[in-house]
Amino acid sequence: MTLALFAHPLSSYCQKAEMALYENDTPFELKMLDGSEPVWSDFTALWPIGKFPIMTDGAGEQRRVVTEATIIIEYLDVHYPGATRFVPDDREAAIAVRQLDRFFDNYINTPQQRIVAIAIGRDQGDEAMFRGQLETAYQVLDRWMASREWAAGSQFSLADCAAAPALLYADWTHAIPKEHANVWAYRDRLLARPSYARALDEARPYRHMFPLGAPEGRD
Ligand SMILES: N[C@@H](CCC(=O)N[C@@H](CS)C(=O)NCC(=O)O)C(=O)O
Repeated sequence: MTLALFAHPLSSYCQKAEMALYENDTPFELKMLDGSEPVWSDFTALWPIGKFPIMTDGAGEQRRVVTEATIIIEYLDVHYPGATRFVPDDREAAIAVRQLDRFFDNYINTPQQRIVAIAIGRDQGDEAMFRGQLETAYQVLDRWMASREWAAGSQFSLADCAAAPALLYADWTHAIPKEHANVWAYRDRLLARPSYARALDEARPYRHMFPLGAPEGRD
């Protein structure tokens, strides 16, 4: 097997990459980042920045290291294309996909992660501000999704891989208001997508590790 994903099933950014791998049944080896060796030392040597997931392709001197969930998905699209394409070949159409991918990472996943980090004492940031950012992002997304099946239109894409874990955990962290029916319908579609349902199922044994607690019935 040539691809290896260094990841933990509970991690939102790891779920984003896993969703893309599962979309096309792309074979890969999971290098579980649960602190056990030698995987952990291999990971920190490859990527001292310490953020996961990372993906490697090949072995030995030829082993290529791909960092950042978005770039992992871009890499899969180029080197391991399947029935689901994640970024359109058309550069203009690709702008919308990449714009939405940034939206979910920067304005939903980031404030969500920061609220959790504040709760466990790893961040001294302004929790109310991050909750306000999520409120605003939910409003923007609700308007956006009024006319779309998937984030960038009728085609599933990279942006939807970003959206699925971002919306799962954002709701757990700062509940998505019920009146945002378009966001809820989109979140439901994402959670029902077989590729994400698989990633989600693999994370269930670890849910007790989510610092704020996993609410019942919101998955
Ligand atoms: N920009 C990175 C963010 C990845 C990220 O934040 N990963 C989290 C897990 S979901 C992590 O590495 N947490 C460990 C830490 O911050 O020490 C990406 O898009 O892949």
